Amino acid sequence: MAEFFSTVDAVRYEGPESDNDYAYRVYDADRVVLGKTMREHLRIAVCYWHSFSWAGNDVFGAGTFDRPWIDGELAPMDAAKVKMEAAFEFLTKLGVPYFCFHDVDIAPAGDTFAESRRNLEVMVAQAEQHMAETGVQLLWGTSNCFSHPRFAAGAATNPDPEVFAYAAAQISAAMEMTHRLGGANYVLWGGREGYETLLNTRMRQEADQLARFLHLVVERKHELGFAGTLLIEPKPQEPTKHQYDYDCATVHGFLDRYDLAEEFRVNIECNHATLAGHSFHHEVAYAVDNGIFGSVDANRGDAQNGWDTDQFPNSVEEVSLAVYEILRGGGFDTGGFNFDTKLRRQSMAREDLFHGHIGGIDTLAQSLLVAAELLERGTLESLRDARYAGWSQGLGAQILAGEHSLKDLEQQVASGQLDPTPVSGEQERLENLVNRALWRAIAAG
Ligand code: XLS
Ligand code: NI
Ligand code: NI
Repeated sequence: MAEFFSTVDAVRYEGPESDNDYAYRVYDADRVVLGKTMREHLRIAVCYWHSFSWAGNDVFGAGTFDRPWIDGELAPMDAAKVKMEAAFEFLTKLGVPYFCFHDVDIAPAGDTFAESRRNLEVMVAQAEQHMAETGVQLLWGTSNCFSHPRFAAGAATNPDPEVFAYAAAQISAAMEMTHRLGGANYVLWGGREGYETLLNTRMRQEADQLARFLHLVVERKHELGFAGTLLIEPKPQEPTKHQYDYDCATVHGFLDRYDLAEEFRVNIECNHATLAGHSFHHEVAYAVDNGIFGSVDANRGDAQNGWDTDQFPNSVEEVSLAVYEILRGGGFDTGGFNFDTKLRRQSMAREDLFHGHIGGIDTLAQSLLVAAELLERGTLESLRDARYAGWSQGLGAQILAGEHSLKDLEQQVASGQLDPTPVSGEQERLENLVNRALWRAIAAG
């Protein structure tokens, strides 16, 4: 096929002084930072759905993007093939190592499940070829169990067990295809697993169903011999009024309650974190500290909007603190940064897809440099160590070891033996230290 993105050549690192819009200023894939290349640290993926399957439509208007495989002129399977060629052309020109997809992004739905599955198999074979030719790999696969009307009341949490079974069929097939393509992870975002109104909803019943479903997913993983990680993607609301996988802590509690915590980790999306009233930094730190950190859907929200705008990340300040926590936890294992990002509806030129990703990738690379600086200098860790020093010896260590009862502590305080002095939390000083690391990393380039 003729090139689709014919005005753009391969995007390369040209350094901070470059005035080429189609070049990286910071992301230098082979540059070594803290013992690993930027490519290995960031493990960047492009998402198929927003970048290639979405036409730019919103609830008020039609698609605006130039994506000829969506306009219905081509037969569905031909359109899927043309779309895949354009996708791999983009991935190769951008020079990223991974992509991510839903079943319906790469293969059109048929009239029956069997036909949909056949379509998927054909397109997976095509993907295998493209991957072999380009070296691009699969960060994760997933299944869309939220767009079709049958899933209006949820998939695993649907009041109708037949819908549960249909979702099981879809996910069984999508896991098999992800495994076939050597995917590093399999993601479950609970699209409509939540409720619109409690007037018709049994929350506990739906939670039990979801847990049963996830146990089936685990069984299927082992049956397939899939070595990747199972990931759950938290989100607090949208499309349902209340989503069950609200945030990392909610998902963690759910996994613990249903004996699933060994088998799942989280895929944290920045914009979902902020919708839940948390910072991205908070969600990553929670997951790292609790051993459930898996992967990231890189994007950002809009501070004035209360929905999931999925914009390209462009704040080094926001991203570097999260990257710091990721590095502190040892970095990505099977996960990576997937650009779950949407262009604005007016960004209708083919080149806009490059501008969005190039800016986002440089933002991640710059954030990596800031985070590495903070970690190497031990700026935050040494101050945190000092702040909690009381817990590693004497009274603190004894309390944690269970050596004091409440009554016992009451007596020590009552006798005047213990008399704590308030100390400064030094927030402003810490904010200055972080800013200095930001400015230094930016100046060093
Ligand atoms: C939607 C989610 C979705 C998942 C994959 O809000 O972010 O894109 O990442 O189903
Ligand atoms: Ni996402
Ligand atoms: Ni989102």
